[in-house]
Amino acid sequence: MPITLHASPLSSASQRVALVLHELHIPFDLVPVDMARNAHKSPEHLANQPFGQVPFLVDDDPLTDVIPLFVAPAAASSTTDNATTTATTTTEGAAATEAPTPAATEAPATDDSEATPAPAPAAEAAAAPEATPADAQPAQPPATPPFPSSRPPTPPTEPKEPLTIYESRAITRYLALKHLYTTSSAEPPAQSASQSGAESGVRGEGEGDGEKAFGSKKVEALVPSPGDLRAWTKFEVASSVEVANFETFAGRIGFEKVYKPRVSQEPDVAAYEAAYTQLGAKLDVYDKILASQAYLAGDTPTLADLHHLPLAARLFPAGAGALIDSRPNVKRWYEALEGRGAWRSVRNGVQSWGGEGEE
Ligand SMILES: N[C@@H](CCC(=O)N[C@@H](CS)C(=O)NCC(=O)O)C(=O)O
Repeated sequence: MPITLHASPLSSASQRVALVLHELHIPFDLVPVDMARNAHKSPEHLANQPFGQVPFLVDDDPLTDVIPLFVAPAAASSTTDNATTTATTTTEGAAATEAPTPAATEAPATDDSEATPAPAPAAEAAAAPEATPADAQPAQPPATPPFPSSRPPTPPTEPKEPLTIYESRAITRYLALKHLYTTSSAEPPAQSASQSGAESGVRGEGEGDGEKAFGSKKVEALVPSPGDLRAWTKFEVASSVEVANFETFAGRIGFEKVYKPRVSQEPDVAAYEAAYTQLGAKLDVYDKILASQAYLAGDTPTLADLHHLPLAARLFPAGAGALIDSRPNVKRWYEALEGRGAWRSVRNGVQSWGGEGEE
């Protein structure tokens, strides 16, 4: 299988990645990392995850194309700079390690790479006056579709280098963007995922409208179109909210009351209580946000919501479920996420998955 996940079955960061693999219907092999024997601190593991943590993922079949995230208005050479700068920035966000560099060094010569000159580094492009389309010519509406290209990836001309990625959220972004690009329908989505809940249009053999992909299963994009900057920014805000306002406190609660008892350690009650109070204050804000929208980045679920699940689920065995249950909008949101088939597949532990047998 092209995707290998090096992970510990019950670790929250490992579950985060496995959850998204299931959501996107991507089969994978699990290589269990024996943390009890400190395998995550071995030289072999550190070569792939230098912080000595799980998980990391290896994709033996990565995209070798430079993805055209934004199609510049026709005949506007200066906007080509703008377009490729956008692509560079987002590609860096997609993979924390080995992110393709702006120069199309590993991209085979394709129609797109020929049409779109290799971009200047972002800083240079920003500094160059000619890189500002507004200065150069009257504003033009961007051509549609902004993303993704309807063109399937070009077959590589030489063997692909496997791509190794660590940091769970960087892995999920990579997976979602790769999925969005490689499975896009011939017709671009009329609206971004965040606006419309647009499916990514995954198709099986002989399927016409994307709805029959994987039998009756629909696969949601889980990220908005990166070419839709407003939607993408909402998604980035929601993603940062999870890291800044949820993970630290929920992680502490789970660490003290779920992990420590599992390894026969005494919980630090003061640390637990402090985290409980702090998380409560943050979830008050979540409750307000979720009063006017179903999910954190809008009305459809994205990675930003799903990233919460492993640590949110631990709040219940940690005796902190009331933090969710006492806030009606948070409770509705959590229950919608927790009821997803992909979560049911990984909540009791991550296993290799061939792509079958999921609700
Ligand atoms: N930010 C990292 C965190 C990974 C992480 O903390 N993994 C834990 C298990 S959930 C781990 O490996 N802990 C062992 C250690 O830090 O030594 C990610 O999201 O991948």
